Amino acid sequence: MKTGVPEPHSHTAGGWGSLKEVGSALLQEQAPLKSGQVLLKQNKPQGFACVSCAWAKPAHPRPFEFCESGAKATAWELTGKRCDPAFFARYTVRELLDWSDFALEEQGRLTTPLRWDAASDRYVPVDWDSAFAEIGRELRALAPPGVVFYSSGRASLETSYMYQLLARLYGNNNLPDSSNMCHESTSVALPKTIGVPIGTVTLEDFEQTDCLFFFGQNVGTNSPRMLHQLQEARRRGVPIITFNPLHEPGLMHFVNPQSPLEMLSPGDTTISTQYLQLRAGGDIAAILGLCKALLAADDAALAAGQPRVLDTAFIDQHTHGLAPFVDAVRAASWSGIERESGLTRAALEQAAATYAAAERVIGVFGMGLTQHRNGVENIQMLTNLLLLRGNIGKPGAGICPVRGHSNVQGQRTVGITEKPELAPLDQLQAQYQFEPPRAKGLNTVETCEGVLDGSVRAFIGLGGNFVRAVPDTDRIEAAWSRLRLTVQVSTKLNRSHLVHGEVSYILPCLGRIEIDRQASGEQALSVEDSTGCMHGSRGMMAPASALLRSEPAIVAGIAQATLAPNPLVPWQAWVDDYSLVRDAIAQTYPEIFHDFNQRMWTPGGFRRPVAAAERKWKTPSGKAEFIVPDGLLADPDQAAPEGQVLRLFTLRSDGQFNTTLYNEDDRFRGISGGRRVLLVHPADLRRLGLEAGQRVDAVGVADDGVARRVRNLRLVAYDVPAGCVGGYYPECNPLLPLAHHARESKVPAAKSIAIRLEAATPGPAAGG
Ligand SMILES: Nc1nc2c(c(=O)[nH]1)N[C@H]1C(S)=C(S)[C@@H](COP(=O)(O)OP(=O)(O)OC[C@H]3O[C@@H](n4cnc5c(=O)[nH]c(N)nc54)[C@H](O)[C@@H]3O)O[C@H]1N2
Ligand SMILES: Nc1nc2c(c(=O)[nH]1)N[C@H]1C(S)=C(S)[C@@H](COP(=O)(O)OP(=O)(O)OC[C@H]3O[C@@H](n4cnc5c(=O)[nH]c(N)nc54)[C@H](O)[C@@H]3O)O[C@H]1N2
Ligand SMILES: [Mo]
Repeated sequence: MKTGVPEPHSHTAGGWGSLKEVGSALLQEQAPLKSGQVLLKQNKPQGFACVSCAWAKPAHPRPFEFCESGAKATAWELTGKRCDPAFFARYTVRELLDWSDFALEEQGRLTTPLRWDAASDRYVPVDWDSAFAEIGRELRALAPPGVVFYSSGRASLETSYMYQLLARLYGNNNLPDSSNMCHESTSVALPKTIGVPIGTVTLEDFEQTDCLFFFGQNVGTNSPRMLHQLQEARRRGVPIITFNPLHEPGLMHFVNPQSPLEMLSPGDTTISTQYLQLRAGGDIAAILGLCKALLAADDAALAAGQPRVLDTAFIDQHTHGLAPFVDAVRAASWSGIERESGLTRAALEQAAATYAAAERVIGVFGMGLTQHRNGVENIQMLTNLLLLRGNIGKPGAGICPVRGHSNVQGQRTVGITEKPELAPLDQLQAQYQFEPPRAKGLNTVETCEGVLDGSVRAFIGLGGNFVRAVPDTDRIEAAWSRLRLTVQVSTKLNRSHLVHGEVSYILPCLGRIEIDRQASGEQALSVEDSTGCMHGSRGMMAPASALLRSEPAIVAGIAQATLAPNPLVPWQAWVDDYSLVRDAIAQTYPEIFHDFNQRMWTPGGFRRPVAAAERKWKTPSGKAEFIVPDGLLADPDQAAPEGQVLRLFTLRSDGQFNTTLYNEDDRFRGISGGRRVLLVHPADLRRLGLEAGQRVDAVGVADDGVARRVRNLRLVAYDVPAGCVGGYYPECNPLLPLAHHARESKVPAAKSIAIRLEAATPGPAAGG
């Protein structure tokens, strides 16, 4: 590494460090001894689906089919610690508002339903029946357009189906999802280009691929089980080309902690064969550069009478819109491409040559593409690149969005969506004999707008930590207490419980790893992974408290207390036996879920049909579409970083799962001493007259009359591209303007926030 920047203290993901971390995570949580054994059932046929990420679960799993992140998530859920009524008797809500996110969740699992008591400013225990009764009364008194049913992407297919039905029977499509902050850009981009909202590849494609292009996804931390596929590909000599503003250790090297031989030998696997450290937001320019180099090579081949570089047979038969796209690529200048991407022409030409030499290429991506003003265009550019050589719908090739939450993709599949055109409303109408609402519902950004302008009156949260995860967190928190009703279905205490409405409930639920016993016996649940495969999941551990209810039971409880009875919607029978919910899902979505109960234990999962994977294009033209980008800029409304203005991209560390912090260190990136830091290039520090170690405030520069400031951040000199600054999510979320979101999908543009640095003003300690 250049410029005297500190080296991250480990360049290797996995390895002994991982094993040690798994052990200490279980210890830190004082998890019951059996949790160690339960890990052996993680992501196995007949076992349980990991509660961490959504990566595919193989039909022939390894002895340990879990990773460090997954083991930490398991330990987090199975913790021996309890956040019980005695805890809530000790502290007022006002007092708890000063606690850190880490300290709140560190209290352990919630054990009993709680209602906020205004007189004492405390959460007090309440019985389930009276909780449901009051929530039902409140919901019946409110007008449906003002009530929001949010879900975080963890809840099962069964729960999610019941939840969307609850919202629609109640009278709205207000079903925002964590996906609105995540891969919604994918769900908007891909239908227009290839006619499906999800990725096209499976694990078998990874076995057959001969090249991987990797954009803005931090595999070592966020989907580490995928490292096995990458390592196997590397063993076969498959090149991996990575585009990322940071040299992420997990994308550099990997030691397999499950391979004793490898642990003992110094030879670890190099993951990325070419690493392009592009500027945050430089992806459109970079991919355009790749396409430009490909076109040049194709021109040369044509002139020399050699085989074409473009897959013209595929393009002719399967695509539409090549000509205007080629014009746009030819019109783009190399100087513009170099400036916006931060990469050299030579580096891009080298990557393009690798691409052209491969017959089967997979394009992998994550939040580095989706969380931008041009989030949708970014993904369409990657699709353009793949289409040029027919890399969609053949073995070993395709597009691979790596989803976040373990069932976030599945929630969309069973109807959690604010977009009425994406829900099978006619089918629901016929199946349940009611008039489903047809008006568009609120997504996450629109929910926040409604909270700010007072039109949203009630918020039901099926998991998640909404007020911490959204943009403009300071503004949203300030407006949140004006809500009439807030209900959070949760496993652990978080800030979204403390910033509450006039009537507020915390409803504690079973986690997926816990045994769920109902009238007909022990129940199973199911989830969809990133590759469109559905898996059954069985709880294995005793529940954290006898008072917990399952998520399906809580959704049914709210529904029964709120809605007029409908004999066609048998809430109680569904809770008694979840296989009946699966029958209902199969009836609503026969193409995907026929024989659901029989197929859910298929090793490796059963896959939903993905038309594009068979080169069937469900687009208006019946072909895959090339889409012309709107220019090279990361943000059409915001100049490139210049002068005092820096471009902040927000990050996750290996010590967190979203707003859940397992610890404060970023072990892989070698950053310790707290998360209130900014990673800045040494040249920018010098240029701005600042020094590493110094404290500053980060200040938003959006020109909308709102003051945005995060105080007292410690500067760390780091190998980031000049002009770009790394900072942590959720600590930096007050800097992210609500209106700064992907243009078509409304995913908050958390990877390009314009900020300035100012002298520190008193605020939270830099470590805290
Ligand atoms: N352990 C753990 N696992 C998780 C999560 C977690 O918090 N912890 N969260 C889960 C969830 S909900 C999700 S959505 C996923 C998120 O997983 P990812 O998709 O990996 O998301 P991030 O960690 O936000 O950032 C991804 C990478 O994008 C890079 N990047 C930033 N800006 C740009 C850019 O402009 N261009 C490019 N090419 N790269 C850029 C960053 O350096 C980083 O390496 O992980 C899931 N899994
Ligand atoms: N600046 C910035 N902001 C971001 C992002 C970013 O990269 N940068 N990433 C965005 C992304 S990709 C996402 S997905 C969102 C995440 O937003 P959310 O999904 O809303 O947040 P989480 O932090 O995953 O939610 C954690 C809480 O979920 C609850 N929980 C855990 N397990 C269960 C369970 O089994 N059932 C129930 N009912 N509750 C449970 C616990 O109480 C825990 O406190 O944040 C987004 N916000
Ligand atoms: Mo996510």
